[in-house]
Amino acid sequence: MGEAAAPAPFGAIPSERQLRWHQLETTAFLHFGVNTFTGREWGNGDEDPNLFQPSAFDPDAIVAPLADAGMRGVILTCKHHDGFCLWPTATTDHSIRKSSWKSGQGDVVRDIAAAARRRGLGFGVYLSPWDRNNAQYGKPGYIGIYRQQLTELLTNYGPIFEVWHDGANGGDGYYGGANEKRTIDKRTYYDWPGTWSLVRSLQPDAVIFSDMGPDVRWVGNEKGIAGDPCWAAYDPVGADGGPASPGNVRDRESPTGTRDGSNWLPAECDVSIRPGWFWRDTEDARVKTPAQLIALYYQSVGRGASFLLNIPPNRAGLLGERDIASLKAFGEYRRATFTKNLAARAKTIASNTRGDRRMYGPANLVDGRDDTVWATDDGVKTPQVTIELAHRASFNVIRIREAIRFGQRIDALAVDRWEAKSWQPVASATSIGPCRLIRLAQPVTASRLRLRVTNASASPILSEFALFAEPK
Ligand code: FUL
Repeated sequence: MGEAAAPAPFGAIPSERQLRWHQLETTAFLHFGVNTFTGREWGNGDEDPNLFQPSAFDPDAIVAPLADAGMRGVILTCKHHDGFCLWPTATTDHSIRKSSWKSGQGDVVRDIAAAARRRGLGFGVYLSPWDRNNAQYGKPGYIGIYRQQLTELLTNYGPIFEVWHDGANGGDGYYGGANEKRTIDKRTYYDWPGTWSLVRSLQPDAVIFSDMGPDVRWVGNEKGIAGDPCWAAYDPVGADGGPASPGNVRDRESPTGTRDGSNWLPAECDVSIRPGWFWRDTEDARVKTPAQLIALYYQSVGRGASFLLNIPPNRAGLLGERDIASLKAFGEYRRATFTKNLAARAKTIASNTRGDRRMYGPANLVDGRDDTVWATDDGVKTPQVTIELAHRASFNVIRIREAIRFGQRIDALAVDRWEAKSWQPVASATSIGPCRLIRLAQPVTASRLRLRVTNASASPILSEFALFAEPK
């Protein structure tokens, strides 16, 4: 007799807020500010607020193409390194309030947050810790200013799904006219635990992103590509081998994570649709193609990470035509590919089912629900399941999901097809986690498949096995 009791979680497990965040999978980044008008990537902090003059700013026109592309959240650079605030903050004069745009009455944070909500997208905030404008930067007084800015953003703009803390700290800046280099000790200056607890108290459902979490980790590159494998657990170490802090991690370990790590800290893959993070007309011809976006989707979401794609608004305060065209084709590809699961309601036979109970049976892999699982008895780590399709089908994408609330248990698996009276290998993969997408080089035709867990640290618990065919 096998176990009828619910399986025990294995290793690090996600929090409720992380579980909600995992469901988003693809989100958009908006880099927008004075740099949009100067053509710089990192403003010095001495920019005239009047530079900010988006001539035809339309938040709904920005958010609509993001929503159509399947983005489920949008994160705005409310303040980049130049310190210019896109909302009328009480903390500094270096803000939209001092721009003649909309007679100083504009509030881009309010407008993007409202447009996101109208389209059912989450809204997130990027607030650069490094502030090249503020005279207090580098001194103890700045920490209170940074926290007050966060407090305004997390109090006045409704629910926030993610708070993004950038690790970049370059040194030189305007700093209220001092025009000097200010270096800070990344380990101690910001007192990050104090800031994180402020975020928790104001927006308990928001995930906090930085190089080292505490909820979501930077993937370690700005190419949009996760490691393979990519483990959700991660025990960050400082660049010098000592304690880690935002902006100070040994980032060669960030893409893969830590197999037996004690913290659930999934990776987020941030990348721009253009060479730069901010819009520049000279880069209009270098917008990523739909094929490039699709490839990045497989290399981020398909490896269990999230895809945070930056699409920077231009000087009109709109998205560029090429950017919109790429987003549109990316969205159409996703709809055309992932709407029809060719394995839906297939007949499934497992080598083992936990306690022989139907509630843990393999039919749960193909029922279209994410809250039902196929689980095995505790000692059974390398089970297999055969999947008999109702009709012979041609596919080139396989999607497999672990029920991550029980931890990341599988180390490797393989998929075979029954052909010419024998099992023939189709694909294999290492880490699975919330989502593993296997994109085959060529379509494969089959009516019977087999999923084999070949290595696991605990009895596997999977919620989905799905097959899709990309449009030709
Ligand atoms: C980096 C910043 O320095 C870039 O300007 C950009 O905001 C990127 C997302 O993070 O660290």
